[in-house]
Amino acid sequence: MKLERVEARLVRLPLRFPFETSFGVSTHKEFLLVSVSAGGVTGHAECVADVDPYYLPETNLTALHILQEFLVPLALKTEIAHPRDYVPLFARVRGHEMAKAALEMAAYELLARQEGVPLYRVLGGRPGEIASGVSVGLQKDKEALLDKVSEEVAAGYRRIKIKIKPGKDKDLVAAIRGRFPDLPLMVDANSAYTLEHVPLFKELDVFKLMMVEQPLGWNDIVDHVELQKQIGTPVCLDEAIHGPEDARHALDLRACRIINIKVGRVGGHTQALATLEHCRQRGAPVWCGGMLESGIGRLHNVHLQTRPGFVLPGDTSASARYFEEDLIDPPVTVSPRGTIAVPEKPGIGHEIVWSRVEKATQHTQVWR
Ligand code: OSB
Ligand code: MG
Repeated sequence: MKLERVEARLVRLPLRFPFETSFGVSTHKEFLLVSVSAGGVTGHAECVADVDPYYLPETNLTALHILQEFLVPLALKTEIAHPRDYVPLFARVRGHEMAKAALEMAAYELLARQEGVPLYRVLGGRPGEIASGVSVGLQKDKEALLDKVSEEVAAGYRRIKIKIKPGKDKDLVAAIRGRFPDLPLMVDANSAYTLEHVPLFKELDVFKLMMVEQPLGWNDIVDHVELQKQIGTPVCLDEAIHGPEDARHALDLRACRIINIKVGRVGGHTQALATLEHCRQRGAPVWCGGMLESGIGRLHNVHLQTRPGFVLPGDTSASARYFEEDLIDPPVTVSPRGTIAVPEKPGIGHEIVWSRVEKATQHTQVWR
């Protein structure tokens, strides 16, 4: 495979509801849609960087810079046998996993289309369906949160995650537990706490949460070791895991018991699979995170999750939870049993609606 053309579009879609986390509020999903072409076939993926560096350091504009100046020139001049070859090719560029992932994931989708098979086949997955969970943002008050959680439980989702931050944590969890004693429930702090909050996390133990996700520093492993030592609830790392080596370090040091894999955060499908394989060998449960992706990135996540090893429901939910009109047709939907059907058509397996992409495009860049 040798790419002949790479396109990056900055796309902006309104979210149906503002999504609030401990690090901020989003009202729009703005991302780079990356398309790569070879031999008359084109593959697509989205970059999970955001407008701001509040989740992780990369932004849409840093990703565009790294693609334009470093990754795209390398990709355009190098013939590869398989998209996994982009990992060593891009290794000289430190970090910038989201920019690398976008190009590598688009190449995987291109490969699937070239071979006329669904993406899961080139990722070594299986047909069928995947279990679906939801991430519920911070709400106006406890009642609004209870309403939202009840709605998602009624929709059939297999597990509910709520966002927490200091001052909006224990009471919310207690309220949800009061109404749903057996609900598979977890919390995500997005790095809003420090070791001073160990007593609070000890108090959360009584609520039998599945896990607490990334409570401490965004790139920390060491302090999480101290926290995990002192609490019964499993710690799950999100932000701090940038590839298989971080997973190894975190599990060796016992900083966490569960790992959240986001393809974009670990540098692409190849690194996601390597991280998954490492965790599987260690017996550490893994699930697939989300970044409010449009249908294109959402479907990449669906296909990836067909690999054995994703033993817990992830954050991949229905398109309609976020978008009035997704960029794909049909949108991603969830069954009353809380599952998402794995597409069987080539590539991501749902049509991209280019008229909608066109309408949402702010800016386009093409390299040959
Ligand atoms: O921490 O998992 C996170 C969204 C944006 C940035 C970080 C996170 C999230 C989510 C949403 O929790 C998951 C989703 O529904 O895509
Ligand atoms: Mg998270």
